Amino acid sequence: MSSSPPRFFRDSSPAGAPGRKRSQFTYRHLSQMASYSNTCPLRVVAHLDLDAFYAQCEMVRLGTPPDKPLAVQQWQGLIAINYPARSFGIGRHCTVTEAKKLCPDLISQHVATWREGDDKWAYRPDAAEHVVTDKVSLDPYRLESRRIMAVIKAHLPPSLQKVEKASIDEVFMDLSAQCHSILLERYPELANPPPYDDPTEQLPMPSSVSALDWQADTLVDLDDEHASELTDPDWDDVAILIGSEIVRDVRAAVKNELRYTCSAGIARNKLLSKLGSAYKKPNQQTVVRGRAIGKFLSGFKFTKIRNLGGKLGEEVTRAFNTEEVGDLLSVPVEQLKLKLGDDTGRWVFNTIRGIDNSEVNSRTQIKSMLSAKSFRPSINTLEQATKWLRIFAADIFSRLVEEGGVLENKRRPRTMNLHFRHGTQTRSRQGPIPSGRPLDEEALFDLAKAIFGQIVSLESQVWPCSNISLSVGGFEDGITGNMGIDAFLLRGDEAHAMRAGRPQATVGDATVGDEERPAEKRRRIDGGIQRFFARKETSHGVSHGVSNGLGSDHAAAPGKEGDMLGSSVVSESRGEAYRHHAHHEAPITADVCSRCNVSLESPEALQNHQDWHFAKDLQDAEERVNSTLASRETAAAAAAAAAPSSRTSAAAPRKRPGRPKKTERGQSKLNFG
Ligand code: DCP
Ligand code: CA
Repeated sequence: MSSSPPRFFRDSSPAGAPGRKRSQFTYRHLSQMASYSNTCPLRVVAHLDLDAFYAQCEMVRLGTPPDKPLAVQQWQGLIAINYPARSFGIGRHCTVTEAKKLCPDLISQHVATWREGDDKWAYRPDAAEHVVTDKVSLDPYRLESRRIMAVIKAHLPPSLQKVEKASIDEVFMDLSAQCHSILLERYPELANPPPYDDPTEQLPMPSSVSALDWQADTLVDLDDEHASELTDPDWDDVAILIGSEIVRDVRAAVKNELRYTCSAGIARNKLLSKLGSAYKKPNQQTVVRGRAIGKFLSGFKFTKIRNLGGKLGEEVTRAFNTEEVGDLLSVPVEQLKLKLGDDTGRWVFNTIRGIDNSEVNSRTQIKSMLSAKSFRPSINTLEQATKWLRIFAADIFSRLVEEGGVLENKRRPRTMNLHFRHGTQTRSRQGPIPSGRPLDEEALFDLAKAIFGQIVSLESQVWPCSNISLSVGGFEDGITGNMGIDAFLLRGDEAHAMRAGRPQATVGDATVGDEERPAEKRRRIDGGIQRFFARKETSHGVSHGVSNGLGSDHAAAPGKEGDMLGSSVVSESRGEAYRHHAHHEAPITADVCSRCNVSLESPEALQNHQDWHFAKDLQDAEERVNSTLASRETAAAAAAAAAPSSRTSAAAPRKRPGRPKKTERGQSKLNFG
């Protein structure tokens, strides 16, 4: 990236000249950029989202020209549609047959699959007819995702980058420190000490600046009250402009080196940058300046805002009888707290104002991995089940290897969880992964067989079985400060069992130890943000999306899995055809999603779709928890800074954001890592 100053269109008087107003930002704000302060008003955060990601992966792999319509097929459904195909009206709601009617030239590429008995995934021309014996593999997309991530990182200065992989095709970047360094380079006057050595002194206005060159970026309109200031940019505008230059370069690198296009949003936080990246697609970037936030947000339904969709969005809509940000802005915070609880109320209040102090977390890693298959028709023998366990073990092991760490014995999962569905009941059992033996595919397979054997021996009725899922979790060097929400939810019995290394079983939603405990010992998740998890009355009582401390018994959509090294709590998942019992125990009467009314072409597609909702809810809740914790810490830090005695404690170690100070009532915390 060039470090020459941006081109300006009109000179104005130099900083500090008589009559010249000062910046609204201070020297302290400027220095906060260098330390990635989450509350710095000059913060620059970008969100990158690959366009039609799986479709682009296939186009790159097959060398498809960019203007050719292409969709990615999974069985008879479509999971990704490129933009040329979208112009024919093709969407995820279409079946392959419908899509071909709309566009006879559509290239419809089936996803790669694992086949029963094989030990490697492959692209197979006959995959669509093999729903019974094949299992979707998303490995090709994960691989591409990793290559893209590597290019992004390679184009940012190693010591000044903070990159979070948020899903298979999304990345957040906190560009503050890099922007700070470029600012000082371009405007050496900023490196001068503040007048009177007082960091609360306002900065001079940017010199020689009247208008900034945004090139082809989409600029969100300024709020009405600021519209007249268009010719008088302040340092936040300059900082965000530098951010947008960095992002343009990164996008160009991804395009030139790997042939992928992506869209981006550049703003002062994750919330706004994510809205920005979706604002204009494909292959565009949108800048949301500080003074444009109000107007920008007022154009949205709040249910479209990151983490405000799903259950919480529904609850807020019900409580205040509106979906519009504009309507909700007039609701006092006390009202929101009253209806939604203190933390959530405050969080909603901030969110609709574009306030989001959540961290871009480059350290987060996958918390669990899941491989699963639903059987249509059900399977009936131990031999069949064992074949699938081998595939699951191979699948999980290959991802562990790709993820790195496992071969060097550095980073390994501590627990394995196996779910098994018979009729309307889901049985699950988990156990520790012995640490004395190197972790390889065989070890995973052996353990899976052993756990499966326990389930079989304990149950009078096992067959027919309609779903098995295997997951591993509790990664040993996981980030204890940023564990998934699931880790916070581990309740007494489970926590005890985990600490004692005992396998435990889950029947329906009831957690039991070695000896089955009475079914009335149901899991209960108290209040707070957790109550927005999928929850349904089932034949067993109340079941929850989070049913154990591993976060491993839920599924992600075939697409939006939390595969990336991101903050997502969503398990890395072969979500294909897997449903969590929170969804599947209620009878399905039609293949219509009760959440969004989309009709799906088959029960399998409905399962996948519901998995996606579930994973999304889980991810949203995680984000809310993290940002609530971050804002609590910010508030606490502000209070501490205001308290005279705290001035002496400036050297106290900074608490890691995302880390809970205490567990929720009735919960215990797992001591991971
Ligand atoms: N995905 C899926 N099922 C869903 C949603 C997504 O399998 N219900 C997969 C396929 C997508 C990928 O995840 O390619 C990324 O999801 P996005 O929502 O980002 O959608 P796209 O990248 O396909 O399109 P866009 O250009 O709108 O981002
Ligand atoms: Ca995308």
